Amino acid sequence: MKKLTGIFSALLVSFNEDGSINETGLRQIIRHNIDKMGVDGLYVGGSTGENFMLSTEEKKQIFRIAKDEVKDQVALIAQVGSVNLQEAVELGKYATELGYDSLSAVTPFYYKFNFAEIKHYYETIIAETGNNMIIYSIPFLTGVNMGIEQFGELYQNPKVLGVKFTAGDFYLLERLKKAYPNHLIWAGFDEMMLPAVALGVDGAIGSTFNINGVRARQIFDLTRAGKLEEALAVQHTTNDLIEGILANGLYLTIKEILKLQGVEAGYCREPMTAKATEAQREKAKQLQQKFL
Ligand code: NGF
Repeated sequence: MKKLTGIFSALLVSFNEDGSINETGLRQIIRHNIDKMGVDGLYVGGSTGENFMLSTEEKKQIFRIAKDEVKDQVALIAQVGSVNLQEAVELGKYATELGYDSLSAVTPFYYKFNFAEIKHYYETIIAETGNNMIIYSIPFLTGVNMGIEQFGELYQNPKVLGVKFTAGDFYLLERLKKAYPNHLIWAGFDEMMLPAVALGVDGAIGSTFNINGVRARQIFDLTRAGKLEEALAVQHTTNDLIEGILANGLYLTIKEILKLQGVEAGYCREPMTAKATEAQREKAKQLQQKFL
């Protein structure tokens, strides 16, 4: 298994105007991440990959293309979580056979599952695939808020490596790291990377690393080295960029910026707005010129 710590891009997927996957564009995004951003790995099939709007076959296609393009150059994590447990297992088996270094699964969402049901979900995916598991906790989208004891229960399974923590609850983050120092935490909010690294996270997984991966690594390394003023300066610039991206449409804007850099990043997947307006393209151009 490859090292799973450090800077991981949450991989964007290029779509054609009709919504189908643009394989050439997807491969270019992957190459850009490895060759230009210098990431340690890719998180495939996450929110950034517009995953929850795709069919099972499309998700498999993306896992297959990513593995084929990456080979063994960087680590690969497959997000296989789904509110359909059978689909999660099927995807987990598929990614495991392809050689993904770890699986990750979002907490089951939409229905108000109790903790016993959530635990059963993770135990089932692990038992059926035999692969490692990273819990994907993103309460602001799923509504699932787990506490320290619940993480502890999930961590009793030796295959659970840790959590991708997309939340601003730094008290919980600190408590988790103190209580379970051998379990890994990946920071999920790029705009809050510095405080997360200061509290001891082992890595970060982010959408904006597709274009801002070099600064993300600077924040990570400088904070770990205790150079907080320098790290904060980079975080400020990063957040000026992220603020502009969020105001203009998250994935659409990152894709428009990638296009300006010669990467065929394509369209988004409906029901998200698939195509940038002229005004959004112009804003992306300004962000590119100012920050990248
Ligand atoms: O895009 C989202 C959720 N969050 C990502 C990241 O946590 C998602 C984050 O980078 C991810 O890793 C995945 O693809 O599953 C934000 O986009 C960024 O911090 C800007 O807020 O909406």
